[in-house]
Amino acid sequence: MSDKDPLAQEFVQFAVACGVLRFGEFKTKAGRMSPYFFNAGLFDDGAKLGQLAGFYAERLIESGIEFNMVFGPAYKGIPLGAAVAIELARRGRNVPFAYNRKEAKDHGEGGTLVGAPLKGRVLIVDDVMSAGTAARESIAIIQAAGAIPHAVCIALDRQEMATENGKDVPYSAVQYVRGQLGLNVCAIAKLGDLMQYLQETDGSAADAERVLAYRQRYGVDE
Ligand code: OMP
Repeated sequence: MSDKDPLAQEFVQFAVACGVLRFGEFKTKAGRMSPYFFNAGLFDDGAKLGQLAGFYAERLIESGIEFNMVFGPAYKGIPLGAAVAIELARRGRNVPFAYNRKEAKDHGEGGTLVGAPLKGRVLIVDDVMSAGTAARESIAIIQAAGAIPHAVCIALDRQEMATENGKDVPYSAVQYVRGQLGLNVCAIAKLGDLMQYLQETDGSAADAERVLAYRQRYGVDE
């Protein structure tokens, strides 16, 4: 087993305590039956959201990734991006922040982008990347505005095969975004950290076994 990542372990414990990370039987967007699910919508009060933003900021600063602004893709990325921008400013890194609407507005200020103009190297903040659909949409929006999609920071990397036209492919969405699209990607925690938590910290043996079986079936090698 690889070395422990203390930030990731702390985050997994936090996500379990918040009920965001659960073990059981869940159907993913790709139609897989997963023994765990990460529902970031359950970071649902100010304290939890603030703590979550602290984990993102910590990981981002540690990664050394340079960026000029933060983009939070609709819907889930909007509060996440906002919270991360606030936390970065609190730590002395005040950067502009923008997000998109899903539907274009035809009155008032119009358009689909809200906040600071998209410029320079943009960091996308999101919860989970599964097939990478949301990441691809954000990349297109950023490019269309003439800015550079530079990096993605997510809370959990499920480290499992992406799907293309309903078929499994031998790489994850994170690997695709990093390798094929050339963006930096960082995650607060990964499936490997979750397994370490189950095996060494606080998990049930049955959950650990189910997650291992899932990883053997759908996991990708790093
Ligand atoms: P992509 O936009 O295809 O990368 O998928 C991201 C989506 O996966 C999220 O918006 C959720 O709907 C979903 N999801 C989770 O949020 N947590 C999980 O643990 C697993 C999934 C999933 O369905 O794969």
